[in-house]
Amino acid sequence: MSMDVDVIRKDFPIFETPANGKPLTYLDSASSSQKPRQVIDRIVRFYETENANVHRGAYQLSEMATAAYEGAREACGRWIGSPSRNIIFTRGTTESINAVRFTWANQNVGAGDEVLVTEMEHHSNLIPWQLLTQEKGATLRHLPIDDEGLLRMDLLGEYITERTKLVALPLMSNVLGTINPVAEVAAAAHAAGAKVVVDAAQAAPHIKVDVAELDCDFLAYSSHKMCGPTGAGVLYGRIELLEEMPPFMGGGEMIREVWADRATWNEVPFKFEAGTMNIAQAVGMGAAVEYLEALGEDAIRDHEVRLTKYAMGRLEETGAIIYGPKDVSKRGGVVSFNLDDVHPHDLSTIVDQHGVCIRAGHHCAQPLMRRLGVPATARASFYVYNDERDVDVLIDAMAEAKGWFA
Ligand code: 7TS
Repeated sequence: MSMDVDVIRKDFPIFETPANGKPLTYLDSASSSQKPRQVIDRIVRFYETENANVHRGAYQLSEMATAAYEGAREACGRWIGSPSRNIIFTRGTTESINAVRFTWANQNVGAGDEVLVTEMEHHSNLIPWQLLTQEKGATLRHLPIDDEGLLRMDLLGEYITERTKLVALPLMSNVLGTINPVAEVAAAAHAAGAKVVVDAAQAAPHIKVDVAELDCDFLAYSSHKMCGPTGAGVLYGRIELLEEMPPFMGGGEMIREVWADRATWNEVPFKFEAGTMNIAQAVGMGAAVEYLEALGEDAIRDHEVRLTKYAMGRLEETGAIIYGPKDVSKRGGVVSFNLDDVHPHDLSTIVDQHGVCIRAGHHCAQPLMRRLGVPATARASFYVYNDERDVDVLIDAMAEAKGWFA
């Protein structure tokens, strides 16, 4: 299977507008992807023809809005191999992880317990666990990575102990690109009686994610990195856990019956969706899933493997230092690098003059930057609308940066 990037690009209106007077070369999809017309139009159609609050009105328009919202839940579940009942809508990965912190983890992690994360965490899967362990008098541990950016699986037995209550890790790193052996980690965690939270913010847009294969307890992902709008995301949870967990927030719609001094809760997943949700954004996220399904998960992955390989080869020619696994089968479509003594921020500013968007900085992973021994990196990340020509534009623009700083 292959993808016709010229055809796909026509779906994305953003490419019609020049960047700094040049054709846009967008290489920052790991931060946030661009949106196809199919998703934008779906959101417009919702507001123009279906808009009402959901699960409330006994009138046809509200039923249409509810059907659109619940249809999106089906799609978001399908995307990760889950029934829709296990799918809680949130604002995104960060909120999903914090929801686990304030519900399951708040009830089940206590003094003397341990939470295990990795050395490659995005701050969104680190800070919530720092706050939790500090509050509870628990210990936060970090599974090390090796020099290639792979998890030290040989140390797993030392890091998962009978005190470990929770293991939280990314399926794919936003800096190294590393795809982690989550199922193997989950098996070890479960053998020790611990639960597993998977940060799939980078994985869900790019590689096949199946909660049954991963055998995880919770999984979080965001709409805006996978062609959907901002303000939407998913928390998947194992049904037994969702049933026993307390609500995340209190308010309208998450209740069954309310008295002056107490209340009972709505069924899962509505128990976790307090107040009026980001309805149009959820509908847009569902449309994004359908867009990606039509392209095909395997085709997306094959395309990105090919492009990542090409980018790594061309970046090597420039003398750049590339971080993360050498073997492209172990990584997704993000390539972090440093070019000589050029600061990544300078590099990003220079290539921007050529219409090229790359990210520079610590990528919300400061402990990982320390582990790599650098203050920052530049990062190019790919998606369905990129091809080899985008990499070539970046490399040509980098040549100028090299000239300037020589
Ligand atoms: N986890 C990982 C692995 C991420 O890459 C990100 C965002 C998040 C969590 C947070 O997702 P959010 O949708 O809740 O913001 N990563 C990036 C990035 O690499 N550059 O900008 C945002």
